[in-house]
Amino acid sequence: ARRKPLVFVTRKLPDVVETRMRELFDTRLVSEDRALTQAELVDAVRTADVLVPTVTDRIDAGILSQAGPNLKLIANFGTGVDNIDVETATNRGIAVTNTPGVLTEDTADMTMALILAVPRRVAEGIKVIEQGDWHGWSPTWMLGHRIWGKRLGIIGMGRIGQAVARRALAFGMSIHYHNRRRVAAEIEDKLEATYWESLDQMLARMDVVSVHCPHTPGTYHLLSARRLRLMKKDAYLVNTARGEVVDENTLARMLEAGELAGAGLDVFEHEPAVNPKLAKSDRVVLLPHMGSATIEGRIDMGEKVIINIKTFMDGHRPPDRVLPSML
Ligand code: 8YV
Repeated sequence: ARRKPLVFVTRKLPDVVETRMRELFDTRLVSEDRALTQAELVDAVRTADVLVPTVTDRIDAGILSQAGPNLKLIANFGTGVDNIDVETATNRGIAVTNTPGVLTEDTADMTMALILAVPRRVAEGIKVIEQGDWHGWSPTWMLGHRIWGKRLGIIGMGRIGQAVARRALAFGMSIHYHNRRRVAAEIEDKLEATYWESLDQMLARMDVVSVHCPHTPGTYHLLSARRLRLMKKDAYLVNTARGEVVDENTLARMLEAGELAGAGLDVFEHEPAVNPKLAKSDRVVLLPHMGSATIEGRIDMGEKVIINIKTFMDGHRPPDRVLPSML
């Protein structure tokens, strides 16, 4: 009989996922919930047939150059693959897969939570109660801004962008988007979405801007200082995609200076570090990368990883193969 593939999982996954993996593969699991050290990661790629990394593992050219001859698949536990040098892996004959689709709705929900929480000052309200600062209702106190009737600009109209558009439409926002390619007319019609070929022009007219594109070399600081300054002074920025897409330092300075109304951020440029200017701002709602953090989502992600490994090991094309040309 063929030997079972040696699968190295870098982080603790939900028990049901780990159990299933153990049944199917010669699975090496970690006992402590922390990111692997560089040395541990090198050890893993030297011996494993399959590596299952997460967002906290940088699988760069340096690590890949130390991969053993058995390493044939990197089955990322996550949709974003910016933690992996896909081109180098592919050139070395190592396939890469991800987990798209199963975290779309959860991430869109969290995005909506931020789109609601920031203009309606939810975090400030919570703080008032917690600190015992509520001394009575007033008609002019704690006023936020309505999102109904406002313009939402979505950057990146993929699965998550569209799921956010569906929700925001139901909340009475008008949907605008910028994407490398215009989406199909049926989708635009259903979402009542307006396409902006020019990101610059869209940014200047939106009340809320939400980021849903992947982080690639092409989208690094897509929201550069110049572009952030195109936004209206009373606009809000939401990011549940990747911190690197936004020039975080400029964003923090603009919020401090009142050049932007607020921001809802689930992702940061240097996670888990949070820019101190952002951390102390009361114009923001900040979350620790929780967009896809549901128990159901994590189990679904695990199942996707398992299907990708199984299909690949059976000699077929895994359903979620990522190629450099797709980035
Ligand atoms: C996870 C994510 O938190 O899938 C992604 O791209 O950002 C999240 O689902 C994490 O990346 C899993 O590795």
